[in-house]
Amino acid sequence: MQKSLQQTARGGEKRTGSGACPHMMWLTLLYGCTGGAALLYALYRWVIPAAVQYHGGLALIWHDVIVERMLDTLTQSTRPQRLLGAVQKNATRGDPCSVVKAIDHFCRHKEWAMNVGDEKGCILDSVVSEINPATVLELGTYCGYSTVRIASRLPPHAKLITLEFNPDFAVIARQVIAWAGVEEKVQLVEGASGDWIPKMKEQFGIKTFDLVFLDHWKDRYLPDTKLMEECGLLRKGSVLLADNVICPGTPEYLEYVRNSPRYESRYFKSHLEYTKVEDGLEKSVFLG
Ligand code: 72W
Ligand code: MG
Repeated sequence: MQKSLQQTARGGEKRTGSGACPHMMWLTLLYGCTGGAALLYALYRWVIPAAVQYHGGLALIWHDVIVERMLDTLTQSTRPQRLLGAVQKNATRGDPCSVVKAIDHFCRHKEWAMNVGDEKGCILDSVVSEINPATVLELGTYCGYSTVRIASRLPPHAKLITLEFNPDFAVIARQVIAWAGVEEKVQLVEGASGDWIPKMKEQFGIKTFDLVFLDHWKDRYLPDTKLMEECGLLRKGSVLLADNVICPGTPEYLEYVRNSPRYESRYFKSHLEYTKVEDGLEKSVFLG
């Protein structure tokens, strides 16, 4: 009896204790939630992106799986659509340089995406300027970032054919290319490279390509290179420029161009787009 009375008394005390200052309780809850949200945001916006900068595999999981899926669900849009939105908002129509800048800013500060990027992009630019090609083939358009970079450095009357087999990406790329004002020089062809390469001569009146930029699925680099050779699309002096030879990597292709007597090959060391992970471009001159 004594015990139960004590218990009731204590219980009553507790109730009075919290009831005396309800504001305190809500404030504590509010601070807790705000602090938690701020911590999660800092992790999402700065800590994790900074940590995965140095690791290709972690970068892949973070940017390409977790963040992309989360933003797709939250915004009911796709990454290429958001990238196009950034171009339309921040780039000047008809100014390819501003389009490239807007995409790089978006990918560095908002959402990573697999464009060749600003660092490797400078190497790409200098190869294009050095070759001064009349005919260029790009494998894997994605959102049209490298397409714009290449097209804006082509001499008058030069032609760039870019292949993309994902119709959703092709829709975006066409708008990015048009926004940059380089659509006159670019022919975006929808379909798989393996289907189009054998038809290049008859369908597009191509004799040979002066430059081929490979940036599609990494395991397609080697079979498509052999296909271009078979189809007579390479002449003595044609240049193959391959992205991502280190990360994600194209070991069979590298082995082939570096050891084949038909190529003179050189590696340009750089970094995976928008990160500090090593990657680079391989420039291979076809010797005939
Ligand atoms: C495809 C990649 C693919 C897409 C683009 C990079 C026509 C990275 C990477 C990368 C299109 C084709 C794909 C064929 N179009 N496409 C095609 N095969 O090309 C990944 C990283 C970095 N025919 O996977 O629709 N590129 C490109 C990602 C590195 O538009 O290029 O620069 C990391 C995450 C690290 F953590 C594939 C032949 C069937
Ligand atoms: Mg690439």
